[in-house]
Amino acid sequence: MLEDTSFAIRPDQGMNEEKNPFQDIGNAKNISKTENEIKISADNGELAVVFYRDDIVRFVFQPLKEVMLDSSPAIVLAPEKSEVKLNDEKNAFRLEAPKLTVLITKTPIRITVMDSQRRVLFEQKEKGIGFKPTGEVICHSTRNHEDHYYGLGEKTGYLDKRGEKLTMWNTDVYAPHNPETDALYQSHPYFMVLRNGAAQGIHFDNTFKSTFDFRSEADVYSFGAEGGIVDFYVMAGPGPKDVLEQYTALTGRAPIPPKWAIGYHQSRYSYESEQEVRELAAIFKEKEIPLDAVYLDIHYMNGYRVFTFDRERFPEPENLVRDLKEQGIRIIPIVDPGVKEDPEYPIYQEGIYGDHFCKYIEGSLYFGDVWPGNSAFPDFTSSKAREWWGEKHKYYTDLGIEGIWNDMNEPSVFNESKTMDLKVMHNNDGNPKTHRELHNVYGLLMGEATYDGMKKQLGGKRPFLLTRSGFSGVQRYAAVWTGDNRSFWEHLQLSIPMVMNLGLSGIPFAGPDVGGFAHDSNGELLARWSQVGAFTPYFRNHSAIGTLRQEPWSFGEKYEQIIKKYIELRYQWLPQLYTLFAEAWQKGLPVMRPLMLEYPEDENTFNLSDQFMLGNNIIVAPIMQPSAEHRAVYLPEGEWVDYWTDEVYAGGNHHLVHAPLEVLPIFIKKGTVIALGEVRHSTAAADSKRILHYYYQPDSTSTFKMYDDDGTTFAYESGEYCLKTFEIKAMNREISLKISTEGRYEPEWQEVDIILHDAPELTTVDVNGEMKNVEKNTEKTCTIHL
Ligand code: MIG
Repeated sequence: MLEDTSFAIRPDQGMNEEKNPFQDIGNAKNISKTENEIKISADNGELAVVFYRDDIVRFVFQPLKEVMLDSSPAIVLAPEKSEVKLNDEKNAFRLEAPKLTVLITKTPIRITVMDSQRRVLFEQKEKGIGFKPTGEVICHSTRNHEDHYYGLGEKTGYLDKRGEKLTMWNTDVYAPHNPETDALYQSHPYFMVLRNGAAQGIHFDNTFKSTFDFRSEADVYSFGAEGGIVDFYVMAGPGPKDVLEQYTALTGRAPIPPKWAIGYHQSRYSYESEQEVRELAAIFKEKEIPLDAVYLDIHYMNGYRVFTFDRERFPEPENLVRDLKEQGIRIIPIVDPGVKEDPEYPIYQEGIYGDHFCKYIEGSLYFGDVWPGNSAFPDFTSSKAREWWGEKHKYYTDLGIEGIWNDMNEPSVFNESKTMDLKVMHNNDGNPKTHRELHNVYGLLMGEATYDGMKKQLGGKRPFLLTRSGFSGVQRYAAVWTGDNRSFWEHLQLSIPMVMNLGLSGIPFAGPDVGGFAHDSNGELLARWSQVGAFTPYFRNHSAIGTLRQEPWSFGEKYEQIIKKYIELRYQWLPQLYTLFAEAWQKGLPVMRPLMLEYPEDENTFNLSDQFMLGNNIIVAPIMQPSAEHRAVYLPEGEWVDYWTDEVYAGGNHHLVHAPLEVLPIFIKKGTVIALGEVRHSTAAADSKRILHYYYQPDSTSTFKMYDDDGTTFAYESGEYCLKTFEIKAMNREISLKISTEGRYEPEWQEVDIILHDAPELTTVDVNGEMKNVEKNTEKTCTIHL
């Protein structure tokens, strides 16, 4: 047996290169094969190749030992049967699966992965896989000068990560959204490579602190980690959307959110009393500004003890929750992981008696200083502890609460290292591992505990969970907000590529604190940010203690009117957004998309970081500079129509557009449809109408889908939904429409209007073979009532 040296020396012991040399995997010695799994023993360890699907292959290299095929909690896919042929050639092993070919040279071992078109997805030449005596592991791949890199979760900087070196280590950095900030709250050791219009994905399934190096000088990129093994999946694409389908098959998809979770949310650190929350709701009502949720930050608790209310400030939380829900407003309390060390506090008692808290290997508890003071931390790597924590949420669900906000779950601790002692030994269901190894999955597992617990208690209703920390797969449980940004224009700008890359990392439900968290916001910034917020998947205004108030009316009438208009617009656009959330659930595609996802061959889109798409036919190009009323907008091929004015723009061009403070530039692609509804004060209000806008394009056929369901239960998973498909044929002087419906859900809305934009003068339109009258509205639009 090979000797295990991986724990002998730690990377933090500062070994130099000479004493800690890089060791290559070495030469192949033996090969063995079962159905879809190949194992090759090498000079310095063992390599396994496992075909998960025809288009997903996994490589696992274990230095100095035999391979164990464990996975991180990111992975939900089990290997499906895939036919693999093994050819033992003179210099290499060739593995042929229906959509992938893997070539592994023997002396030394170097891996090449190709798709069925012989397109190279991954390739090693000089440098391959290796490790260091200190336990670090690394994997190289050749890079092409055409490569662009996306994904990698929550990172600052521009959209394309080419030229960057990025670290995955969940960290609470206060007000951190600066280009030089690397490690943030979430870790997604996954990226997509775009090369000549085609794409492939790599997921590095290692939970240790990991690094991705795309700095462009050499012809190689690499990913590696401080410990563990080299374990990565290659996803074949060939389109960027295919990669997302593959990646979310591997790590899971986001469930469709409850409708109320995609309305407008108002938060503040903190609304400190029941009275204050009621008054807040009353102002929204009086001003007729739509609202679906109010957040309770840490001051609602009794001495920051989770699962309690401060009974002086919140004497009757049950009544508060009920009364607000009657107005269509949900209450979302914050829940941090730290449990106050207090022998008279039942949660602490239960945690101790039930053995649910994190401990050192010798058996003593770990304590860290957080909001409640000295605190113990649930060990979410233990399924028993997760179950317990989940059950505790009955405290909230019994009060009528349906949404929870998880913060500080990196976990963040008020000490120099900002987190738990890395020597803490997590239980990990009988496979103990240090915090150094499992730090990055702490938030993900807290999310699992919380979501699963709430789901059981809500009697079939969809829970809503918001999380700050996470790891690949967090989309299965939670929406993600990007943490403590600041009320800076630069942070508004940075939020766009950040949320787009979260979307390219499988997380469709994300958004920043609108208006900015730290520092004082101002009317112009809040107005522009609310315009963007209306179109980001998650829309919450949140601000820090001690900063200027930031509710929509905080900066005077002029700004209030603009902010209100865009919150109303959000509600009008909910049917369109909801259809996109359903697509995210089905295919893993993001709601908010970079243009490169739709136009991967158009190099103008590769690093376009200040405009975004909703789905495949809408471009939003916000103004994100103070005192600016103009900006350049790039519109890709096709023709694009200004949402506000119906002006037509030629694609494949940059345009200078005029957008005074009350205007957010929005463009719809000609020949397509958007589905809107009416302004409502909350998603709880009646939803009686759909208004479809068709942007006429002569001599074209287009198909458009609109999704709906009850918005509250999981019945959609078993066919209780309504998917309407519209097929539109536009001839020169005729339009015909075929509408078909799939699914068993009978929607609340019965009335459907179709507004034709820029269509020729028609008196009738053929709808499913019946001639319907057309009513002229303006120069540019007319309406059909279905
Ligand atoms: O140490 O709960 O990112 O949204 O308002 C700060 C107070 C703790 C950080 C979160 C922020 C929240 C704040 N929290």
